Amino acid sequence: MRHTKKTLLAFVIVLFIISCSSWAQKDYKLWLQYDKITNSKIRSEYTTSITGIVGLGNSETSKIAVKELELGLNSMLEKKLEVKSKLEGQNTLVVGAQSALNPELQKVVASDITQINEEGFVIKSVTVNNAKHIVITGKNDVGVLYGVYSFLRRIQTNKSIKNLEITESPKINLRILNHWDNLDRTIERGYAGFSLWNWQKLPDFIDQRYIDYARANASIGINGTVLTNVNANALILTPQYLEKVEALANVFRPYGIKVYLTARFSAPVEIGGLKTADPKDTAVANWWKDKAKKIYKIIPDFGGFLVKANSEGQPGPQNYGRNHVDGANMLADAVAPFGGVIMWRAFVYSEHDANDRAKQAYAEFQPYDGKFRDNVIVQVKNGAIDFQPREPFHPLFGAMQKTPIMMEFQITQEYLGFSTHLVYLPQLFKEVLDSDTYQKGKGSTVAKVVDGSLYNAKFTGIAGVSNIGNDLNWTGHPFAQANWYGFGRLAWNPYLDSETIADEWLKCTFSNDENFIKPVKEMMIKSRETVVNYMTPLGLHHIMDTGHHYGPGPWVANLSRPEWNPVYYHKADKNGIGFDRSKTGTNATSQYTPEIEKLFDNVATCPEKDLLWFHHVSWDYKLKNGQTLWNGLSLKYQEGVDQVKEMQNIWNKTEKYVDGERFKEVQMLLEIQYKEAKWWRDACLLYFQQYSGKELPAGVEKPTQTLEYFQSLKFPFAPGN
Ligand code: BDP
Repeated sequence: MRHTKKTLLAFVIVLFIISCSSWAQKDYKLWLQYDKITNSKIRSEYTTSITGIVGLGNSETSKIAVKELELGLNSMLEKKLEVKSKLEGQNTLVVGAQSALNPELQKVVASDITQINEEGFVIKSVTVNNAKHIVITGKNDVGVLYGVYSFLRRIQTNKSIKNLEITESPKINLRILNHWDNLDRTIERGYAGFSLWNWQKLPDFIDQRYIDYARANASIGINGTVLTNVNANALILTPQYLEKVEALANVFRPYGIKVYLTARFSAPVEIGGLKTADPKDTAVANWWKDKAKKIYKIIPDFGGFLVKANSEGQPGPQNYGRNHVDGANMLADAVAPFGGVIMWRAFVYSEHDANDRAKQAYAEFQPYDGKFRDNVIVQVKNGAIDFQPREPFHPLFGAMQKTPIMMEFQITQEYLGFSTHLVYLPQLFKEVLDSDTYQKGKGSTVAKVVDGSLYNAKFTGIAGVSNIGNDLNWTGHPFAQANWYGFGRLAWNPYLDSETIADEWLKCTFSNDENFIKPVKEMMIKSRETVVNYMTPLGLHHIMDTGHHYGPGPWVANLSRPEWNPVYYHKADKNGIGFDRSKTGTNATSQYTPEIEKLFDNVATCPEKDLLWFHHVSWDYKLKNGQTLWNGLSLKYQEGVDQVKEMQNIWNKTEKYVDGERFKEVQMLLEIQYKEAKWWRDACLLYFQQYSGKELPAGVEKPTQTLEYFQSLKFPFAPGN
């Protein structure tokens, strides 16, 4: 009896361990779950159309492509497919670069190949010698790899694979993650654990995670990674660290991913023993040239440098009386012989400039148009302040016709609830990309600036500040994986719509069941407006608590630099609230084209979502829905809270479609989000109420605490700071 009890107990423990580990794997596997296809009709289409794999090509990249197909198909079709290295039989999946295909196949795909670029792919149903096959090809192996992931995604999302005729190319050249990772493995604005890069164990220890990271990125087309924080440490450029960087570059290379580093402008002084870092000093320029040469010797495909200069205390050319062009061009000359690029950030605002912070980057950079070297690209944040839940598009987009401009989005949720709030960011990204700059008349969208089509840019780029850390699930919140995924998909094609991306991601990550997809997709789509509503409705911005930016802090007024204080941004007083950036104020609106300027400048035409960004309006101002501003603002905060409640209701009904672990995780996180949404509503409304002097309108719940209580909250150990 005792014996059976023990056996039973052991059995239960083993079962528990097995199920735990499979759950844990689920979280870790991101959108590459490769779950079994349950729809029998579609499954039989797949099994009849694919009876084997023909892998052509010998590079590491081609081997990865074939291995991925095997892994994905064997798991989704529950069938072991044979892999051959020569075309024979029928209904095979032929995988290889154009040059590796046999002459007949080359002929069949010849015209398709002319339609793609170096990283593009062709997926085509063909008939050769009376046998049907599906060919995945491209000009290069990396294109084939992208094609493989695209094909697998079709299967993951249960799309038909009959009569395929697909040609696709990425629309942007540099599709890059920016890791704000420090050498001690802390991550600036990181909310998913520590840095993946284990500098201490590198170069000899290659963590499996590096490979899994590269694979995940390749699957969505990301082709570059800046390993280090923009607030840079010069040590990364020393031989000791460079050999570690080399090791990572070697891991990433077969996945089509180049490494980049941040260059600390004062490095020649800090690690080079020079007296100056003046970009016009020959010794300094030579030091960088020599450094570049050494880097390229060990990493021949090194991408280049990302630079934050003369911004928030970082050193730069201005320390030596030079300007951004001098600095960027000097570095550009150092990497140019090796094909490297310089991504020079335009995130600047000066403590000595009393001008509206929102105007400074444009004022400083726009006059430099046409003055940068060919291998410099100016990296501009999506909005003129700083990754807020909502910002109008940055006026620099489209304003520099002769200078490549790249987009910088923030995937990590510094100002959007860290990794505890479910916010689907492709909604935000798309709002910016779809904005019309009117720089070349109607239809001159930010996307056209970013993909280079507006001015025929020499090269193009898009960066996302990574939300990845060493948490088991990579991003802290299971739904934050969608933001990494969505960034990659939009970097590949900025014209994709965010709903399609959500649909793909949900199917690849959770389930193809429409009863799950429909409500959850809707929840994702709405989640961005929801966070705006409970944090910064109607154009409010930067009213987060100070330093760590966790939670509300509209009252903060004691920081040394005026533009670091929330009161600078909302300007609430007894007359009203909002930042007057119109002609009667700082005239920031004048940095846009006349069409947009007119729209924003006039309080009557300014979109209400941006109202308080551009205007200071009275508490009694009438909103379009007839409400006074005070009532409307209060109701927006309440709406945000109600929307989180609705998200909870939706999620609570999904239990049968989702594994237990992720179901529970999201449920707990939504509970935190609900609590924090109420915190935002109550703290902001109590604070602003001191100025409006008005009662909360009907429909807004009573605050849960006093203003003093909210003001007393301190978070000395908030992550990411
Ligand atoms: C701000 C962050 C800060 C970054 C800075 C930047 O608060 O940590 O260093 O942007 O982008 O959003 O340089």
